[in-house]
Amino acid sequence: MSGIDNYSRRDWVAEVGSQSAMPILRMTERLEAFRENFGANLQFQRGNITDYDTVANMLRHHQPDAIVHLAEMPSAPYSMIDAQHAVYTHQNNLMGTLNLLFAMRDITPDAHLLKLGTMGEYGTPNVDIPEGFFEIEFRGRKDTLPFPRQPGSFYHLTKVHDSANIMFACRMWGLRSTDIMQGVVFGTRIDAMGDDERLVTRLDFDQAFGTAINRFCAQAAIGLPITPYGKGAQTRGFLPLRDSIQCFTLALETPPEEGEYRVFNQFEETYVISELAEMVREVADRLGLNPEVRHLENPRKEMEEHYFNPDHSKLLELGYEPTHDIKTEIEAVLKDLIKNKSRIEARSESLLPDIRWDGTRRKSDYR
Ligand code: USQ
Repeated sequence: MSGIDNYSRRDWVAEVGSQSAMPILRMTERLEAFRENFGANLQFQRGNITDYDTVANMLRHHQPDAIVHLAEMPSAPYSMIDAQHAVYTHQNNLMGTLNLLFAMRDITPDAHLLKLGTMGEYGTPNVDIPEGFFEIEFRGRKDTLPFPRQPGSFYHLTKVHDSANIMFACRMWGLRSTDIMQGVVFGTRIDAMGDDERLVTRLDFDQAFGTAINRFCAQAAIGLPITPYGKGAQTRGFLPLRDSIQCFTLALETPPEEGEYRVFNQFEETYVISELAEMVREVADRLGLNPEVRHLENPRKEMEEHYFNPDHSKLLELGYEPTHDIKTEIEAVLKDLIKNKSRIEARSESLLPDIRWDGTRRKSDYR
């Protein structure tokens, strides 16, 4: 087992004026904790997969059966800052994936590529959303085709372009891949971590890298209002971090056939943003925090009230057991964040959004 990372996430988050709420140890200490807990050496190299030779050497050296690709810039707001950030997002995300596809073709053509995509590829169409493909009849003829993608940011667009590239590579070269359309992830813990604090993962709360529930918990933890954007009736698929890892494991245990490109929609349940804000408020109240919920002028251009009904049966058929108890999960996040309150307070400016989809930089007002 081996991993590669270039630590860019730390730089991106610092660039938007923030830091992880959870303190992260140096990689050497985390690898040591991994070895102690799991009895296995995880080999790690610092490297950038936008460099083809780095990717090729890695595959040649390790000859992997499976490759889990999480090495992309994941923030919609970051990609919308200006031309440089949009171009950087596309270069980083598309080049890394293309390098991997070519290196797989030439070095490990039988490996399974597990690629992190996003539910945001589909956007919010006014019809049900299938898992990747749908049957369509047009002018008397039928076919099974990719479901239309209507993403809401240049970041989400990179995932759409990746999907097209991966599907093409599977068709052309017989590669096998699972493209995971993952919903919004929240949470700080997975079961395998046990109580070993050295294994904790980062939790971002800033306007660009913090996702909705994590941000709401960070706001509640330091006594700031919880901020649904606009009407707050936006609906998205959400899943706790622990479910995300469970789903990756299931997908890896049942790889696709040669040449197969399969798509899994991965989320526990769909939730309305303002209902999640209320849930966080309720759990925070129980912990004696008493935060308010205050809607903010929406810095994004998105539908604030819409139909959203995506399928998500393929992972359930493989044995996915969802953590339905979202409030318990929120409580665990709040408790972790209360312990690290001073780290959030030190960067609280980064909570209020000013990256706007129209390109201007202005802090949103409360509504
Ligand atoms: N939102 C608020 N208040 C906030 C933060 C967000 O109302 O303080 C709203 C947004 O306007 C949006 C929704 O919550 O309607 C989700 O926003 P988000 O920032 O939690 O998630 P998003 O930008 O969609 O991106 C995140 C991850 C991304 C992943 C995606 C999955 O950053 O990497 O691909 O979730 S999905 O949303 O299903 O596309």
